[in-house]
Amino acid sequence: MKKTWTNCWLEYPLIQDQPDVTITVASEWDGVIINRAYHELKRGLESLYHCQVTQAVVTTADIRFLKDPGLSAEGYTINAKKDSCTISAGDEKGILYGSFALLRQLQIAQCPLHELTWQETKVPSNPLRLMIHWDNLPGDIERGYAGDSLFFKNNHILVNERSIDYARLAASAGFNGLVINNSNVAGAAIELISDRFYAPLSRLQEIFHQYGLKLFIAVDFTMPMLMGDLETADPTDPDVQSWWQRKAKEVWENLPGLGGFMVKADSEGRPGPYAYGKNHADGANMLADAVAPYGGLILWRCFVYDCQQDWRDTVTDRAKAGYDHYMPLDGCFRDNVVLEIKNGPMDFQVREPVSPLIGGLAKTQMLLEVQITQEYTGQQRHVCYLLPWFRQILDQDMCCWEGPSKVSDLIQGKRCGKPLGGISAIANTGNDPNWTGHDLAAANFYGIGRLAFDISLSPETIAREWIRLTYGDQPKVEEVLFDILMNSWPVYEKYNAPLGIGWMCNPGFHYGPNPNGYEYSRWGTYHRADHQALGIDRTTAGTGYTAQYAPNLQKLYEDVETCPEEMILFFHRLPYSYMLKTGKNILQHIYDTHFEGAEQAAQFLSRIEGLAGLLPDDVYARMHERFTLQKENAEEWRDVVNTFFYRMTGIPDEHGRTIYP
Ligand code: GCW
Repeated sequence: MKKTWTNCWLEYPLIQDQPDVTITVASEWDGVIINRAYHELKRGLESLYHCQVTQAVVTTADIRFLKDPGLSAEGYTINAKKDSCTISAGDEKGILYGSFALLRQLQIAQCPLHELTWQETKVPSNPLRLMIHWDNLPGDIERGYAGDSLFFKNNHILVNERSIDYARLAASAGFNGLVINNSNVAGAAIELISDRFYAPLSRLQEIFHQYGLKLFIAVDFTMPMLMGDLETADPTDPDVQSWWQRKAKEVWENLPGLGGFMVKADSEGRPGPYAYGKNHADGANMLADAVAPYGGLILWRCFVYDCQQDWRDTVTDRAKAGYDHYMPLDGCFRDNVVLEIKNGPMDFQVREPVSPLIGGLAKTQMLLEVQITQEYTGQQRHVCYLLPWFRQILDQDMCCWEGPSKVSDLIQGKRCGKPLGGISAIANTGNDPNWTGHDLAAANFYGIGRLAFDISLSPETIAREWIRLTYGDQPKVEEVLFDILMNSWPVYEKYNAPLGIGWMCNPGFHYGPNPNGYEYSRWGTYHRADHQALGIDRTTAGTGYTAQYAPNLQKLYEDVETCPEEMILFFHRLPYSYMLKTGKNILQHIYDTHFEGAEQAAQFLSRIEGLAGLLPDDVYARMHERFTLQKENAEEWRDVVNTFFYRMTGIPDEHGRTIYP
C-alpha cells in the first residue's frame, strides 16, 4: 500500500549529510520492544544523517542498550559522550523511550551523533498515559475531526501499516496505553469482546505491544443482557458476577496482556448500577474482581450528571454532580479501579475551574481526563494549542491536605498512596493524511503525551520541540508557529464564550456561535443572561458549588474580589456594569475581547501567509484553508456574541464600533 499519510514529528528532516558514516547499535538483551527500539533508531538516524545503521557486538557499538535493574519501570538513562552513547533501562520500554529521546535530542542540538554530549535520566511521572478513542465500529468517530477511524471500518478491525505508524507516534510521544473504541458502546462494538473480533484484536494488540502500548476496550455495563441471556445487569446478582468472570477469563485467554476495560455508566443515556439501586463502587468493583486474576484494570468514567435537569432550579447544578456522586464512595474502590475524571466539572469548555472531585478524593486512584479532540475548542478547524491550559490545570493547587496537592501530585497518587493514576486524553486522530485534520493539532497529540511522561515540561518547551521535529531547523517557521501556538488558546477564548460562561455554541454539533444554544437547557439558557446581569451564582449563597472545594479554594472562588476573573461568571452572577480589574466593565470586556479575538485570528492568517514556500506545499495549502476559515468564523463569533449582548442591554460599544452587522 502506498503511504498516503505523514510522519508528523517522526519525519526526521536531514541534519547533516554523512553518507560515509556507519553507526552501530548493540543490545545487552533481546526482546520485541528492544527490537523496535533498534529499528526506530535505524530509521531516524539514517534519515537525519543519510548514514548507515547496523547491529554490532556490545563492546564495540556506537550506541549500546544496557540493562540497569536500578532504574524504575519505563525509565531510562542516556549518556552520550561524543564517541560513545549508552541507553540504560530496567525494562524494554525504557530502552524504547530512551531511543526516541536520543533522536529528539539530536534534532534539538542539530549535531551529528559523535558530537553530542548529553546526559539525561527520566522516569515517567505518571504510570498511566492513555489515548482514549471514541471510535465506532462502522468507522466514524464521535467528536472526531480528522477523518474516519484508524481502527475500524464497516464493523471490521483494521490492522495495517497505519496501525504501526500510529503506535510509533503514540509511543514516541510517551503514551503507554489506549482505548480503541467509544465508551458509548453500540452496535457491533457490543461484540468486541467475543470470538467475532478476538483474532484481529490480537493482531492489533501485538503491534501495540511492540511499542509498549497496552490495549484497553470500552464495554457496556449491560453486556450480560446484551450478549448473554441474563435479564439483569445488577452488579450484586451472582449470575451477573459469574457471567463477567467467565467473560474475563475468555477475554484474557484470547488477548493475554490486555490492559482492561473502560466503562461509562449511568451517563447520557448509558445504563449503569443505578438502574438496580446500586452505586458506582458496586458496579466498578464487581468488574474489577472479574478482571483482577489477569492483572486487568477498570477505568471508570465519572462523567455522571442529569442531562435533563431543570435549569430554572437554582440548587441543582450540573457542576456539582461529579462530586456529589463520587465523594461518598471515596475509599470504596478496589485497587485495580481508577476513576477517570474530566478536568472540569462541566464538559471540556474553553475555560473551567478544576473539578472539585480531584481535590476531594483522598483514598481513590485517579486518571485526569482531558480532551484533545477539539469538541468545544474549534474542532480542529481553528488552531487551539491546549498545553498552556493543561499546564494550568496540573499546576492548580487543590489545597486539600498538608502534603503536595497540585493536580499533578494528586493524579500521581501522592495523596492516596496508591500506585495507579495519570493522564488520559480523548484522542484527536483519524485517517486524514496528516492524522489530526489541522496540521497544528498534532502538537496537542504530541504535547499531552510528553507532558504525561514528564509532568515538569512547559508548554513552550513542548511547542518548540514539536515544531523542530516536525518542520526541521527553520528559524522563521519556528518563530511564527511558536507564536501562533502559544497565543491560540487565549485568542480562541476571546471570541468565544466570555469569562467562564461556557457553551454558547450550536447544540449537538458544538460548533459555531449560538448564545442560547446549549442542548440540555430547554428550561432556560445556560448563561442566564437577562438585561441586567449574567452568570451563575455558584457560591454558598447560590448553588453551593464552591463548598465542594477545600476551604482555601472555596474562599478564593466565593469572594468576587479574589475569584480569578477569567472564570468570574462561572462562579458569580454579576451586572454588566461590574468593574473588572482591567478597569473595564463586563459588557465592555465582552465587546473588546470579541473584537480583539477576531482581529488576532485574522493576523494568524497573514502570518501563515508569510510562511509560503517554507512549509511543504500540501501542509501550507491545508493550513491556509483552515486559517482562512478561522478568520471568517471568528468574525461570525464576534458579531453573534456582541449582537446578543447589545440587544440584551441596549448599551453600545464605548468605542462606537459597529456591533450589529
Ligand atoms: O462532551 C461530551 C460529548 C459526548 C461524549 C461525552 C463523554 C462520548 O459531547 O459526545 O460521549 O462527552 O465524555 O462521554
